[in-house]
Amino acid sequence: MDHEADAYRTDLMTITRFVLNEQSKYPESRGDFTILLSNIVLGCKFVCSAVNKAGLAKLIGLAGETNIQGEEQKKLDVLSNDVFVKALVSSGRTSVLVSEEDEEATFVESSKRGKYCVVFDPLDGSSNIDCGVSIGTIFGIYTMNHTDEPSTEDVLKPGNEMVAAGYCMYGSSCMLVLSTGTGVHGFTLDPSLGEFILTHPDIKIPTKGNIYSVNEGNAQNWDGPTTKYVENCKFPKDGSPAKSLRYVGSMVADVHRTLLYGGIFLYPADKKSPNGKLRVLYEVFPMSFLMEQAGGQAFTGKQRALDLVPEKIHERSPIFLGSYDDVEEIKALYAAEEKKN
Ligand code: FDP
Repeated sequence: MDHEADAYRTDLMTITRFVLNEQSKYPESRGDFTILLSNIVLGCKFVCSAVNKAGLAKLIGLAGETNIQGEEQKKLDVLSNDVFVKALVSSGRTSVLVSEEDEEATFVESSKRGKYCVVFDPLDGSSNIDCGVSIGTIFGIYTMNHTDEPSTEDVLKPGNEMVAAGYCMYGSSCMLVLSTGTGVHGFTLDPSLGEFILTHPDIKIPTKGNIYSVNEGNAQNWDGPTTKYVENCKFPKDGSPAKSLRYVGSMVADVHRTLLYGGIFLYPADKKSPNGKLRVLYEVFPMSFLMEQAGGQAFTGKQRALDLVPEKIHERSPIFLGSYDDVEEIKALYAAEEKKN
């Protein structure tokens, strides 16, 4: 009998138990983070269940469409946003929320305020919803360092000030990947228990990978370093094998694969979108935080991504993230370009 495997099956490390263990290292901690996280987990479980039955429950389609009974249907991303906002406000642990779905930040009423600010994309990769491809929720968490009225200044802070970040991927299994600044840990939802169980402790990204992930349809508008980098992936000059291209077009899925298999994910600037497409607060920062915690790097084309100081809550930035050595290569190409100018 394999006792070790048996122990693994019977001694379940749920995400709550994991975070409580982490918290016990800080005697002054009052459990606020655990409460906040359990509300995020609740949102993820809700979205997971909604995504699984989206086709059946007719949750796909455009917001504002009416169903067969003439009732207005909520699009899955609008529904997910409502659930997250309500779960986060009711946690009593948040003061400012920034969601991809809402133009303005949400300031929590004073009686329900807490010390955290959460930036999130409730359902990222929404163009993939209707065809059943993996999508996800991305979140980043800051702490308020004052007790004055909350403002957007509380979230317009560099990513290196985040205290935690993560994503939940709704794919062939539902997986939540989290970092509280002490490595990256992956939890898989056991649907029969309704619990996220630690299945991928201390994820480390390979130092170098053999996959690149980018929307090559934009290639005609790329700048010199990006064009050269992708050219090198396909036609390496040092005799190494060409890299494989994988692009789902759903950031959570593409970043998740990059984290586990290694390689690079890039959404660069191009002539049409000089700031790229992805949003700093709830796409670039959380994923960059996770990459660095896993031993990789994240670069904007100009600087370390986590050092960027956003000026607007829905600001965009180019991003290159993944295996340490792969990002090092693109950094060298940008450095060489800068020297020329
Ligand atoms: P989507 O437009 O489907 O919501 O920022 C959102 C995002 O998806 C990311 O998840 C994804 O990486 C990227 O956009 C895909 O953009 P392209 O279609 O331009 O490649």
